[in-house]
Amino acid sequence: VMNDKDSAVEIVLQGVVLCPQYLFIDNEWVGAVSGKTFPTIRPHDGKTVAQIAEADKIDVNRAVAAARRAFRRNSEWRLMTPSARGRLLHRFADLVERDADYLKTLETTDNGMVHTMTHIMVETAVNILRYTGGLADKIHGTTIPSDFEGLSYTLKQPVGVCGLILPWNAPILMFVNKVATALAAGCTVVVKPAEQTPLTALALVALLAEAGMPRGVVNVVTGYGPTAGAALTHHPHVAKISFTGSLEVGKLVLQAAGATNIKRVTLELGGKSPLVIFDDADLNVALPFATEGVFAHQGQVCMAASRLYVQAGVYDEFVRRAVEVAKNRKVGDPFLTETQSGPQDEERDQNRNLLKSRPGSERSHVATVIEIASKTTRLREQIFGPVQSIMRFETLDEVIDRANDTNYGLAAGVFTSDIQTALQFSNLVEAGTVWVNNYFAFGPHNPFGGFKDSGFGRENGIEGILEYLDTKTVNIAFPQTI
Ligand code: TXE
Repeated sequence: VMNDKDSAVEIVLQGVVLCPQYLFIDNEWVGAVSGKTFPTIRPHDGKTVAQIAEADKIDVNRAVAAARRAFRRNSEWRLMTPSARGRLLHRFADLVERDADYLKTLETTDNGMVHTMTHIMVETAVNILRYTGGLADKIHGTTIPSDFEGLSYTLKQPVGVCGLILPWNAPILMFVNKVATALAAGCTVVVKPAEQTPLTALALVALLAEAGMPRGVVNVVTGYGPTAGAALTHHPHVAKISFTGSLEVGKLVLQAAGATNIKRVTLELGGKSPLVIFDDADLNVALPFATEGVFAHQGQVCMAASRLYVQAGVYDEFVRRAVEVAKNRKVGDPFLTETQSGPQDEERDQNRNLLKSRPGSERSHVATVIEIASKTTRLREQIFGPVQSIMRFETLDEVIDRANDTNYGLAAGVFTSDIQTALQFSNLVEAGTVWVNNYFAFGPHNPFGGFKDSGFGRENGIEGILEYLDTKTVNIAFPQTI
């Protein structure tokens, strides 16, 4: 699907040529005003795949203006019924299914995600589109009995133009998740993909146009965070930002929102999620979940089980088996079906020195198990790599305190055969999602988001769409004729 041509790479999608050196604004491919481009590389071998348009403030302004026009009253988009918006998302889902192989290949190329995992990503993306498409015409306000002599009711109305800022670790899923929810709510959007992984966003927006999306509803501006990203977060006509990325940049997003037009903000800022294995757990079940929980996608998963607490009675056996699993993990070319861990995508990761490269494949890192002896060690930093930290604990009380001893609160897991232990842990752990006797179970119906520094706001489920809606109260006086 890719062919080198005068150093620019064209991406051919079902006969349509996508030129990644363009932005997508108002349903048209346009160059950055400055004419600047930047390379996107293939993490597996470090080769440049394509030159990408580098948007700056002026391009973001054009994109926001297009999204704003698309949101004007009586525009084609505003006149579309909620069920028609739902049908658009279903058509989009059909096209993602049609081009699944192409999208998976693009994801492995740009991100390094192992090809077998891209299958789960595309399948989940389609499920999200079908769920969200179905939700588009089922969101409504309420009628309210009140002391006021009249009719009191609420309307749920789209907040307006939304800026969607994406991370590099799950590009297809993040694009689909945020875009579908915003569109189901009736908003228009400007998407800023991560600079490391812009390709699938460009492919997906082309499919949205093919599905019949009116002009300007979804615009994609590729570029860097401090320029294109910051221009979005500071833009006075952007009503809401949905951001997934680092804690550090999440704080900047909040500051920009407060310093400008009080944007609505939702933030998903990763985690340092605890997974707790009690003596009474079935180790044959717990072990694969615990290892996949931290080694899947090379640990580059927001909800990775990066702190593993194992109860004293099974600790030694668990560590022995975990080391075996890590040693046998197949690391290498992400396109090969036997590969379990591909290359790390993110070059700027401060924690890279913790990881050992596999000879001959310097971007793929060996799965690593660390035993941590000290009870007081507080693990703070998100490593975002294949590092499993295992700690011993004695009691439920103790492990709840230790699990909560972090500024993050995205997810947690517990393996036990005792329902009381599972319930107590689930009630008391500070996390937005808790998994009992599994890890990573994830679906479009489940609200997903963080406690504490992992952010706020929820994606998916009914709660997800409410983040893109404002509530309006209407009070109509009854005529005083009776
Ligand atoms: O994140 P950034 P990076 C964590 C993970 C990783 C670390 C750094 O630990 O190692 O963050 O990753 C855009 N205004 N997570 O540097 O910089 C940027 O262009 C507006 C966890 O990739 O936060 C990109 O589109 N936008 C996380 C997006 O923000 C800005 C997933 C995320 O990039 C900006 C990713 C600015 N000033 C990283 N600066 C998760 N939730 O799991 C950057 N961006």
